[in-house]
Amino acid sequence: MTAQSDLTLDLDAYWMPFTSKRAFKKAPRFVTGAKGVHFTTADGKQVLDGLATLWCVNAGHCHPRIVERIREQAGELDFASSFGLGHPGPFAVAGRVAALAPPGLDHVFFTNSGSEAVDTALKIVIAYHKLRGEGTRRIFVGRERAYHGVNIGGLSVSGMQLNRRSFEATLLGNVDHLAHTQDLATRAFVRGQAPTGAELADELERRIIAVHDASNIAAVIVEPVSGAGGVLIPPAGYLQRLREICDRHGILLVFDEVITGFGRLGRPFASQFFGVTPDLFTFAKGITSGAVPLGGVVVRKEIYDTFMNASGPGVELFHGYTYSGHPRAAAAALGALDAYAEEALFDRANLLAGDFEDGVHSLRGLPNVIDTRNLQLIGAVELAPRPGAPGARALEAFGKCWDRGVYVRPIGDALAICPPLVVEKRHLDQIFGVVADVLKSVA
Ligand code: PXG
Ligand code: PLP
Repeated sequence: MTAQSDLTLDLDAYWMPFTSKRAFKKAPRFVTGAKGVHFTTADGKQVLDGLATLWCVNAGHCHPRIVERIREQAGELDFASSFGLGHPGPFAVAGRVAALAPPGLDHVFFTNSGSEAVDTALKIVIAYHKLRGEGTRRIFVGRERAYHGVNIGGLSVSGMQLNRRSFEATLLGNVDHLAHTQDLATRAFVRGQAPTGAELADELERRIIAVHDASNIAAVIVEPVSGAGGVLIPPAGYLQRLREICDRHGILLVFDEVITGFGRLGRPFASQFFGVTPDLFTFAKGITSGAVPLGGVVVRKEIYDTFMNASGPGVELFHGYTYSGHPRAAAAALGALDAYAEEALFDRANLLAGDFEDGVHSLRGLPNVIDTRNLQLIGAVELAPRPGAPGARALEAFGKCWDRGVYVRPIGDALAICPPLVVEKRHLDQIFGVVADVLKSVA
């Protein structure tokens, strides 16, 4: 679509996701192209993508490897179902994802999105316990401020009030939530993981297991670093502590790696960065670097084997999406995995971590800044909310950054920063320079 045709577009019919449509119509922001770490806007400006678009585009926009694979695949096999049929793409991708995953996590179920991946993981958990004769394990434990997508299961374990409040009537009842890990009174302006706060995980045993009894609890699901809830970095030892408690009580631990997967923390997955291995984990976004929708769930061999050995004859898991393992999504994933390997992109988050951390914390001391936080290539600056107008200050800052050619994402009164792994130091300087200038001008 050209910039010109945008001017004649009817903006009415499209109900946009997570967007104030009325505000958008008054001041539409249009992107018509992208390459590397930049968008091209409808009016021909370059905007630096400081959020890998929506935490996805880890290899940079229109990466030639990915584009080439998609083009080839589109002309060769447009679609073949994976219901009872096979085609090579998803088998190849599953093998490569399993090879990147921690040892023992070696079977992959494909979905089209992170939301579907989360609901799939929850269903696998419930069916697994039932197959093992532990069908009383029905309760899921999520966490405050967690984002696990928008489908009913994922929304039920999520902890974002704005996302939930219109839909409480439809959410699962068998859910409890842990406290989130942010405490600006004692842990503001921390570089990396805070040294205190691991004991927050003890709530699982002290309150949740004490109330419900472990025999009724199916799984705990957490984002290793929460993204859409405002970039919350786990305190040192917190995830280890959750793992230990789950192990003591036969509770499965699910990591939602939709944002943290594929190099965000300098390793293929966050589990490897933290040295904590979940029983299942979800992925999406970075698997194709955002180029074609694809998500999935990786499960431990023992879980997979339980389905293979303990279910009756025929289909082992009555679950799947029409487009699970779509050929073009698989092609995009193979292209992205090639790009990550050939250019050692997962290591970029290690190489850039120091500059990124310095950049994030250089914003400390600017007007209204109440926290700066970071881990590897994900970070945020949090602003004091304007009295009576939560989110307004960050929203204004976001708009001004965009006008000055830098895209960062407002989440409440935080600005999240999560650039493509292919960024360079000069791009980081531009991001933090523009954000700093803008913060000086936002009252
Ligand atoms: N889990 C996590 C941890 C996510 O970050 C999803 C699940 C759902 O993925 P899909 O592909 O269904 O969107 C996500 C997605 C934001 C924002 O406000 C973040 C996401 C999606 C939309 C907005 O930053 N993350
Ligand atoms: N609704 C109807 C009427 C369908 O036939 C199907 C799939 O066949 C779905 C919903 C689910 O769609 P998907 O498999 O793409 O999630």
